[in-house]
Amino acid sequence: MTTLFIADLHLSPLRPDITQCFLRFMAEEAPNADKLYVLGDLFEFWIGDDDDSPFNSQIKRAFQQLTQQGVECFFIQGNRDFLLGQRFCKETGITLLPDVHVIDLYGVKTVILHGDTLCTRDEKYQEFRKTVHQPWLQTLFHWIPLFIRKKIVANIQAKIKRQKHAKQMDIMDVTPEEVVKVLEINHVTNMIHGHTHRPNTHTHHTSLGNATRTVLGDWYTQGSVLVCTPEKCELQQRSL
Ligand code: LP5
Ligand code: MN
Repeated sequence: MTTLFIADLHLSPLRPDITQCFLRFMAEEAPNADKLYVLGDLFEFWIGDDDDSPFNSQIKRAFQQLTQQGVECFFIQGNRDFLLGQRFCKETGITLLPDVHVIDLYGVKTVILHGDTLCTRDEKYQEFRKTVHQPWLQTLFHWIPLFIRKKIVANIQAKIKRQKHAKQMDIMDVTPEEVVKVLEINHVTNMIHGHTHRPNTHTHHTSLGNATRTVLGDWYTQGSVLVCTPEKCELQQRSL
């Protein structure tokens, strides 16, 4: 019995090494698991489910093949693929989960999320997030032709990249008080998230007792997988 968690792959045609590592993982490793959870930022940027590029179709096929083999796949949107929606899920057989979700991980109630919402000291990002999550803006964006959407995203990305470099590193990590709040609201003592690209396991003190927070790694220089069995959870790496 195995449950796998991955996040922050940032898949794009510009990084065929990451794509190959992911496709290998999907074809050789994931079929042996019972469940696969993708906790956001699977893609470098997802501009809408109507983008049927050959690259996207290849990734969708990998999920289709996995779900057809009986592996349950779940997806939580990240800050880069918050526009991934029901059409993608229907085409691949995966289940879209809400931003914050509680699962039963072999008897341990566990809250799973992308992790960006935990970084409350990054006020500029939180403001930006609120803006791009407005349903009316997302609907409007979907009406724009794909090639213009791509240009808009490239422009905003370039602007944001300059801003991000000037940010302090610590405000881009989670706010410990926010972590405790989310654990307590959900009545759990186990949390799994990605986003910060700082793979590690942390302990937090909550009113429910000591809690464990596991941070998934990104896939920039290696594949990064959290492998959970009824006995234990282990952060593992795969070569690109
Ligand atoms: O992912 P990572 O780690 O690199 O950085 C994130 C935060 N950055 C982002 C930006 C996305 O990566 C790219 C977004 C492209 C935008 C396309 C929008 C299309 C419109 C859709 C409309 C429905 O998420 C980064 C965090 C970091 O994580 C750590 O937590 O710091 O946040 C930023 O850098 C954001 C800036 O601080 C704020 C930028 C404001 C720019 C205003 C642009 C206006 C956009 C209006 C949309 C129409
Ligand atoms: Mn992210």
